[in-house]
Formats: sequence, C-alpha cells, structure tokens
Amino acid sequence: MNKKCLGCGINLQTDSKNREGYVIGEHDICERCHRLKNYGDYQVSTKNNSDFINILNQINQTKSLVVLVVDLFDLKENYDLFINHLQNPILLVMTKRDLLPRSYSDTKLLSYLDLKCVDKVIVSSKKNYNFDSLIEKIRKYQTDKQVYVVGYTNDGKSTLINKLIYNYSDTLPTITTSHLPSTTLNNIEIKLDDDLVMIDTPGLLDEGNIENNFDLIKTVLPQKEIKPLTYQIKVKQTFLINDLVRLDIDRDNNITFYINNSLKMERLYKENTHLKNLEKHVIDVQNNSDIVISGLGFIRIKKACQITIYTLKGVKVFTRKALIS
Ligand SMILES: Nc1nc2c(ncn2[C@@H]2O[C@H](COP(=O)(O)OP(=O)(O)OP(=O)(O)O)[C@@H](O)[C@H]2O)c(=O)[nH]1
Ligand SMILES: [Mg+2]
Repeated sequence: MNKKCLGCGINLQTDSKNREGYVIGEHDICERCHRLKNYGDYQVSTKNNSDFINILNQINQTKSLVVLVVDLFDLKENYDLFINHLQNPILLVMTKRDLLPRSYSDTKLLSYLDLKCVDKVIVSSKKNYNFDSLIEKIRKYQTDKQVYVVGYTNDGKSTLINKLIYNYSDTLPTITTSHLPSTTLNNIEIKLDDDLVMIDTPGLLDEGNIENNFDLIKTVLPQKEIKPLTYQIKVKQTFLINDLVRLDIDRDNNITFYINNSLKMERLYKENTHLKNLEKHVIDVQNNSDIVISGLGFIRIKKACQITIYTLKGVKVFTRKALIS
C-alpha cells in the first residue's frame, strides 16, 4: 500500500496491528489516529529525536520558508536545534495567545524571544486570532510553494495548519491533533491553493517536560486564559500546587503564579514537610525572573533571592527573564 494517513502522515499498512500505520479496510486514517480522534485513546509512538533531526536536515536542503511554532504558555529553554540546523528563512509564530492574560501587550510578548528570524507574529488557533496577519506574512516570505511548519511537540503546529485550511482553503481540516506528545508522525503536505503547500512535521520531544507524563497532562494544561495569582511575601512560607510542586520562599518579595487555575494552591506559614519527598532544586533567582516548571507553567519572582522548589523527578526547572513584567 502506498498511501499516507491523513491524520498523522505515517505510511498506511495492513500487515501488522502492532506496527504504526495499521489501517482497517479502506480508511484514510490509521488505527492510532482513529482511536485518538474518537476515543482519546493514546498509543505511544516509537519516533525519537534522531528521526526529527533527519527531517530538519531535509528541510535544510531546501530554501523554503520555515514557520517555527512556539507555545507562549510553554516556551522552551531554547530553540537552538532549529536555529542551528536550518539556514532557511524562519517566520516565528508564537501561538496559544489565548492562554496568557489578555491585558498584557502583544508587542511586549513579540519582543521577548530574540531568535534569528525574518519576522514574528502572535496567534491563537483556538480563538482564530491574527490569522490574516499570519497568512499575509507566509505569502510575503515564502520562497517557493512549500512552507514547512516545525517546532516542539504539542506546541500547536497541526492545530495551526488545520486553522489555515479552515480559513483559507475550500477543503476541510483533517490533521489529527491532541494534547498528548508525538501526535504527528511524519510530514503531511496540505495544499492550501495553487501557490501554497503547508507541510506539517512531527514535533521535537522536550525531555523533562511534565507533558511527557500522560497521566498528568490533562490536569496541568490550562484550557482557558490564566488568571495570575500574586502574593506579597512578608515572612518565610511554603506554597503547594496539588501534589506536584512545593515552593519555599523567604521574606520581602512579590511572586506571581501563571499556572492552570484549576490546580489547587495552598499557602502554609508553619514549618512542615509536605512534598519534601519530591526532587529538590535550589535556585538563585535574579530580579524580575521566572522560574519555569516545564509544561506546568511559570512563577514570576520580583526580587533576587534563593528559592527551593520540589517537583516530580525528572521534570525540568529553569529560570529566565520574566515573560510578563
Ligand atoms: N489554548 C490553546 N490550545 C491550543 C492552541 N493550539 C493548539 N492547542 C492545543 O495544543 C495541543 C497540541 O496541539 P497539536 O496541534 O496537536 O500540536 P503539535 O505541535 O502538532 O504536536 P505534535 O504533532 O505532537 O508535534 C492540543 O491539545 C491543541 O488543542 C491554541 O491556540 N490555544
Ligand atoms: Mg502535530
């Protein structure tokens, strides 16, 4: 069979249920996509980041425009792999704008990431926000018909392409999207019109992101605009977020949590040992910085200090200059 799955791009096959691409009968999508779309059932993919680097190298053989999609709620520690592997012109697309406070300015968010790119745009696929500007920039910077869409897994590449199909073509969106990592398994070519073919690609896995924990992903990912939670710190205290994070902070500070508001936040003033069994990180924070707990959100700290954070083993914690200040 020489057909690709419309949902994830994998080559379809009828030989083995246990291999990717298995399809029953004449369907256009594989069993994995079918189960994911209809029952939310997830089958872990065998793809790894070396497959991913092969794809970047192939893109680098072309001169085509690359759309680098980054998730504003879950900005990664760096995007070096993309920037270092690609000499193509890059259009930076910051998506999931709907999750960050509406009151904050797009201009400030746009100036936050200092990446080598021809232009930048902020969008929300969920709210269909700023897509006219996105398509205008794609058409302005495209060097040939093909435009590749790359980024980390789960950052919203396929959802963005589906929205472009919905807005600017006369076909229906068919790419599988999900809140679980590695949904797209292979390149998928989508013709928007005679002049523009968008190519979706599998995302780069982010090691240490809490989203790699399939049982937690639904709990931690926000579904709507985050309401920041700000606290004045006068005396030494502890914050607990569900059973996922413990944060110890000393006095004279001001901190703001940007996390899914459905998570349970507790503030304790007395000495206690809650969640001290989790992995401990002692972090020196500069003035006006964020502590990022990968995939879970970020905490803005106003004044330089030392903070102790406990979180799940293997979850990456890092600091950066404050995204929202
Ligand atoms: N709130 C919000 N969620 C979004 C937006 N765009 C995508 N998502 C969600 O983000 C999750 C991942 O979306 P996908 O489009 O599957 O991500 P991807 O980058 O294609 O992921 P891979 O195929 O695994 O590389 C899904 O749960 C989407 O619904 C957005 O603009 N706002
Ligand atoms: Mg995808």
